[in-house]
Amino acid sequence: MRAVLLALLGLAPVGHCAVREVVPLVEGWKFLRRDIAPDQNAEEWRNFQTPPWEVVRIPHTWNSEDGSNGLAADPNLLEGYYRGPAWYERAMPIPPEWRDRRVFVRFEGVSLVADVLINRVPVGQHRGAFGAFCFEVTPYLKFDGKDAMRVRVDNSRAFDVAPLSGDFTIFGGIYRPVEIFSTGEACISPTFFGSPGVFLTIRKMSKEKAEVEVKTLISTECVDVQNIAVEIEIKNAEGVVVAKKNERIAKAGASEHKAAMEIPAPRLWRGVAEPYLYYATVRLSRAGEMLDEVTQPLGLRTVAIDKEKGFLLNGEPYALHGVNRHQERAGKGWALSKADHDEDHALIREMGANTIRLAHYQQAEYFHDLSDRFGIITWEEVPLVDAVSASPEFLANARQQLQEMVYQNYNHPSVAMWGIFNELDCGAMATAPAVPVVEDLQKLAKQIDPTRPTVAASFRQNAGTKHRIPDAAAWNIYPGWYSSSPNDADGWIVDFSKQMDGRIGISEYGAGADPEQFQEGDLVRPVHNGARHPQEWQNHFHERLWAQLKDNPHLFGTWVWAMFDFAVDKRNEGGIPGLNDKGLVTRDRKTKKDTFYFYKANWNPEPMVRIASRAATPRTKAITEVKVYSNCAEVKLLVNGKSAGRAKPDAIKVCRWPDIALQPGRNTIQAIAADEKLSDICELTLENPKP
Ligand code: ADA
Repeated sequence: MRAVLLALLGLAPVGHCAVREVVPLVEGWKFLRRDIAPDQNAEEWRNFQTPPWEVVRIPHTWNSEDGSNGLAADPNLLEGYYRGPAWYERAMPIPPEWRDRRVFVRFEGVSLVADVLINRVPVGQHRGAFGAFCFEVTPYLKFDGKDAMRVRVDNSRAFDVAPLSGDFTIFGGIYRPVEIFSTGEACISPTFFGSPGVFLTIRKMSKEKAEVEVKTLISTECVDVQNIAVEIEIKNAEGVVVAKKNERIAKAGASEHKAAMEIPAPRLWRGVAEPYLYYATVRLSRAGEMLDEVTQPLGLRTVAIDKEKGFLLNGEPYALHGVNRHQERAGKGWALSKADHDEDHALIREMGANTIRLAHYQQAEYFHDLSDRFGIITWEEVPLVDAVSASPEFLANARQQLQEMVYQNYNHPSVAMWGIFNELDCGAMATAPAVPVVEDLQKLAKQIDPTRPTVAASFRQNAGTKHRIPDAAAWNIYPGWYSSSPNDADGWIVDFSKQMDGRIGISEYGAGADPEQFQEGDLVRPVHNGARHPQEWQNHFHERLWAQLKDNPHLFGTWVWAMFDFAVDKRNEGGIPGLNDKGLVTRDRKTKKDTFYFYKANWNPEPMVRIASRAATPRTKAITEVKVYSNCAEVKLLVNGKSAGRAKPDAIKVCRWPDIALQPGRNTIQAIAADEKLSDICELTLENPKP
């Protein structure tokens, strides 16, 4: 299935042959946003079609509206949006020729708990909103053209399923793609924690060669196991085979096959500079008949976090600067299309970020494909947010979600670190101590994947000792937003890095802003949960913070909170209910806030010039500061066509003209740079001037 996806993306190597037959289930799902009686003899079981039902397409969520309109909009719902059971039903388009094949159904993400039934017979349950899962359905099918699937999905709070709480809406639904596919009698196991069943590990690397272990999990249902051939082929980005092996498997049942491959003169995956990709394909066949095939991306690179040198890519220091991203947007919630992922990724790249933290959970497979392709280093994390529960079921679920995350994303070269928690022991749900759970996850992550460091995001006021458990620690800091001043970051960073005896990360830093609100004159820190979040404070906050984070010898990486505004139904601040407005881009992706351009000037080397606070109009102060973000050598400012002088950007790419006199009515402000090749222009109106 992965093979077909890659082929659709145009990523598959030349001459690629798709052995798995994949049918995406997109259109024509019947949907009921309520429970139906457990008794299968009940009328509604026999007749799911009893109105009111809707026909929906996948990806789908039932909270796209109520999940982001604030608590007050739905006073009868406990959390302000529907958290409860719902049902989906769909015919399974099983081609008659699949009768002799094995058939699987794979869900990429269902929130929060899914029960899958084929022809009304329960096939399996999955608990957790973010990992893919796959069930074999062969024995449940009739192959009579009438096979049907029902899925009960429930996004009620479940006390054994992480996350127990968090500052984001838990959108319910089958919100990522679903597909059915068939394989031959023996196949590369698709059911092992929803993973591809093929795991690529770089064992050794030198200029001359890379040694890559290809581990394949094989599920054999047939008897003639001795004759199954395993062919492993690695192609470079140009489609040329650079390594190949043909072997046999010996054992029946679910088994494992390991092959040591050598790639001569390896070309490295070097982040944004050169994200060079190979592809590894594993094929199973018997007597010339193809049984199954899986293709996976392979990036030849090493990653590490060094206490002294910071983040190392291929052994060299690589300064990480980037953003946090939630998987959602206005009007759609979590039910994102590929085009939505493309747009998000492109905006992040446009700003010049070289890393993304996928807060606070495993995100879509396609988003990882993009990061592999564009060289964006990824921090991915388990949804262990705010609190843990003391129950063994909760621990088991956290372990399951960690294993899904690691096994499913093991082959993505962009994924460089596994996050094992975010801000634990805080919030109303924090009843059990988190340390034992974190210790357990740390051990498990290292056991499954010793090649990547683990990290975690700590809460400043309540760090305890948990931050010492992962390989490297990071902190979420908000100086100048929830408290204190934006100049305090430096002191905190020195303090945290002393505790860790080395470099730390800043996993979050941010301040809210409504791009339609502005503040003239002296800046005042807004009340964080108040109705006014003027953009000028967000600009100031990030300018001050970045001045302290940039080139800071105590850091291994920094991540802005957050790239996009996102839904938190329970929030009501900044004048917009249901929103966390710390994004650099609005939730509908239509407006880039000023701060987006501030980072673009600092991170993206492409010449640019942008006047800040242009939305701050009409104004009442005749004497004002004009601020321009630019990475050019010098910027010339024209006010109403007359020169107001030139300025050179400072160390954080800000040019200032402190005392510009506006005339009553309209004023044209123009910033010109790069030998007159670049220009930005805006209009500021002065109304009822005050001294
Ligand atoms: C925390 C938390 C985030 C985010 C942030 C905020 O640091 O980790 O999920 O919501 O607070 O905006 O307050």
